[in-house]
Amino acid sequence: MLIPLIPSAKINSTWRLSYGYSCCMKIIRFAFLFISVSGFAQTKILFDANKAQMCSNADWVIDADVFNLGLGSGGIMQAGQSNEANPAKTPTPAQSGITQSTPETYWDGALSAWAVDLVKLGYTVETLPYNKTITYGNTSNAQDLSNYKVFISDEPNILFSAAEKTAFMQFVQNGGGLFMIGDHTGSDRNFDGFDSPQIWNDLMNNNTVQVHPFGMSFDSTDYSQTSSNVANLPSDSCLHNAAIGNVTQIKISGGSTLTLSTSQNNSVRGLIYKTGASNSGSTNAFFARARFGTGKVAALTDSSPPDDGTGDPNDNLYFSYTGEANGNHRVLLLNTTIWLAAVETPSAVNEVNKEETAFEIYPNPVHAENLQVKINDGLLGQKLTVVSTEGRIVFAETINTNLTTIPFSEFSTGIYFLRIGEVTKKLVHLF
Ligand SMILES: [Ca+2]
Ligand SMILES: [Ca+2]
Ligand SMILES: [Ca+2]
Ligand SMILES: [Ca+2]
Repeated sequence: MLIPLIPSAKINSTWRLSYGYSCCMKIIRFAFLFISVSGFAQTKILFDANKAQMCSNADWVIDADVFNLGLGSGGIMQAGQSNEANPAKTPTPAQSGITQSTPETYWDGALSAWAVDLVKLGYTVETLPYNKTITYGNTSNAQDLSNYKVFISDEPNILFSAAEKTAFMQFVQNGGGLFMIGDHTGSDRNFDGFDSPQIWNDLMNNNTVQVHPFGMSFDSTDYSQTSSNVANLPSDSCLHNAAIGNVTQIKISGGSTLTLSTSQNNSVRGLIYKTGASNSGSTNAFFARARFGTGKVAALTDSSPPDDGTGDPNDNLYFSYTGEANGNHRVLLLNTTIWLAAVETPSAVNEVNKEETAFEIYPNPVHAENLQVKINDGLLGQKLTVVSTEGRIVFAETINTNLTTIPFSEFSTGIYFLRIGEVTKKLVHLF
């Protein structure tokens, strides 16, 4: 099953309403809060397995129970042809069984670690199987993109159809988050004449909504290196997340680069670059992000960083997710997914209001006592997580009452972050 043209190193990838406000303002603000928070309660993330992401030694899926796909004519995947992963829509065992100590091997896919971490953060994950259809606004399709907040496709190997490209563009334009992961030039795993850099470029260059929408294009390049050439953007959400961590490097194992154009899209920004390149320039980016319409897009030029090293037993996989680049890949992928999934508010005022009214914690600092978390009705049903500065999740629970007690006396002293939905608060634990 090894494909010789792919280098072996590679195959691896809270309420404090002032009485000064009018009643009317309170109602408006409350209504807004309710809308923004309730929309987040069912944040679903869809992982694409529709474009031969399991072909050859790729296994860029979150879970599979059946291994029977193989190459059909024209590079499409067909059941009964071989022993490649054939992921179902819903991963098994059920994600409701995932606790903070669940290992990534709960599911069988090279992207299971990423997916299990997302469930631990409160998201729902699903797969788009090989024989399903990408649509946007088609109510008869149970997996229509409008049901999801983020679509992740790690190294698609089959061109998207014209209708699918329109669907992606409308999805992003209307607030969706698209994570485009590519690979090095010449990585055509299913021998249909197209590799993932070409496939992503085809989406951006040839679609009915807008040509060059994101201000980025994949280059025909192939690099392997560890780079610490990270943009100096202290407030960037993909690089910095108080609960998850800061991105300081990446290991590219057979990956391409991106050329960026702010004249095409003035929101585009490279975040990690090839060693020696300008870390604010328009060339040689390994990772970039942009906004389009009310949505967001991120691009990574190598399929290796999400690889957790376990999945299809017939593949050669490499533990890169936390096994390489000092754990930075996990941080980058989680920060970016959180950013892509975040429901954004139309104004800074609303942003502040949402932070203040989402939930309250007391006392803070907390000593050897229980921490009380008072939660607005709009957050009921969501997951509350407490994360240490090292990224260790020390508490996670779906919250079904307005007051939750956390036994902080059991935890070591230090700084912690409480997250519910998209709001994170900092907490200090002292003796
Ligand atoms: Ca495979
Ligand atoms: Ca399974
Ligand atoms: Ca291909
Ligand atoms: Ca795995």
